[in-house]
Amino acid sequence: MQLDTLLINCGELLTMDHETTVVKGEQMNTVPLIKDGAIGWKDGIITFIGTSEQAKDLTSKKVIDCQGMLVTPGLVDPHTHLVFGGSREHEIALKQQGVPYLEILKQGGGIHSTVRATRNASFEELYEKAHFHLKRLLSYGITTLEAKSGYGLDKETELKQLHIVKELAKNTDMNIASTFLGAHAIPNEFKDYPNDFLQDMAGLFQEIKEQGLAEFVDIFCEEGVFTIEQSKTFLTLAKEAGFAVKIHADEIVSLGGTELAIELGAASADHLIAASDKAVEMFGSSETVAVLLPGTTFYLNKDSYAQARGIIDAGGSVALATDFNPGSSPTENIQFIMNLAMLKLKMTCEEIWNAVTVNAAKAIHKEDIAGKLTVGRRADVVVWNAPNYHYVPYHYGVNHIQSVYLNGREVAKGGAYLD
Ligand code: IZC
Ligand code: ZN
Repeated sequence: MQLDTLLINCGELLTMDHETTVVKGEQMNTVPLIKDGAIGWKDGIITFIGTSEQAKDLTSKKVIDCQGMLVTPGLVDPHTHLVFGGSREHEIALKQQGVPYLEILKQGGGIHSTVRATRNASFEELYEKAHFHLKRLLSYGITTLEAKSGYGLDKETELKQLHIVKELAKNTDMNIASTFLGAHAIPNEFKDYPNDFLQDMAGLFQEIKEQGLAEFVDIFCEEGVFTIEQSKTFLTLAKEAGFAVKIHADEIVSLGGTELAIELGAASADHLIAASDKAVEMFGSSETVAVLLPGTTFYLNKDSYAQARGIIDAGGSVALATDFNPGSSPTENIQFIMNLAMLKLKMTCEEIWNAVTVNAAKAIHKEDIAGKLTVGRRADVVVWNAPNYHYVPYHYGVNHIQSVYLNGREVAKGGAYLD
């Protein structure tokens, strides 16, 4: 059988082909790899993985000599707010004066500012903008991601956002998991009636389910936003409606959202900067993935980062994400997040690679199709302009992408998207 593409002389071929679908605790410190590896595919499906020596007799339309470069699965970004109108650079001065994130929100800025822009934008405008950001995420090596709604905060606009994600999933080869985040903030018109607002949002569950618009429901459990009690009620209804759940937990104030996520058996608990020591320990005996977003701590200019070490040492599983959004983490650069994880979360390079592949896939229920390279899976493959896997978390601030293959097709080269 003749292959379409064969990559040879991959200095390190990170297959990430662990025996388990998620890696926890000490297991996070191992990365399955083949030295001097080769990988080939036909019709977008991987048909060969082995050493360059074993690939000697294969024939392929295209043979690419990777000259010792690192090759990995396409990365998985399990937390993005992909679809939104406008941007928030007008809040820079407030930020620099030290006005806290939650205070800007309270004054009607922050998420509310993005809600106004999103409500005012047409479907086409939002689609084009999201598509632009999607291509940029891809140019950094991400081939699978999660996308949240949450900038509508009314029925019509929330559905508009979810329909855009569905269209993007249909029109591109990227694997996209969709999350309904109608409970992202209390809109001004419901300022004194948060429970009524949540009831309205829960009123959308059935339609979202029937139309296949989202697999997950998420809530921003935070001081001045939604309480533990409200989060529990809302997510319990979501589970009853057949959704898997996630929580924006303990991002700024320690409310106990992390414990709640674990108690509810959430797919993931995200942020965890202010998670309690008890919550950190609980990950050891939980299936809930801790999705850490160090770009947010960095961009909110905070000193303390989530306790990645504590969670891993307790036996938990950690994933990393960009949290791409216009307020607290305006970046598509997952590679910078990997640098931050090395520096600020004190994660080992092995833990970091597991966190952006297998564990990230698990956090968005894509573990059967993303995060590892095996024969029979889709060829979502990244060639890195790097000699080994330690190099990417080490050399910061640039895009190390040599090539991104999506479904077997080269879609980014030299760090740029190929139109
Ligand atoms: O737009 O500020 N934390 N939601 C919760 C965000 C950050 C996104 C934003
Ligand atoms: Zn978020």
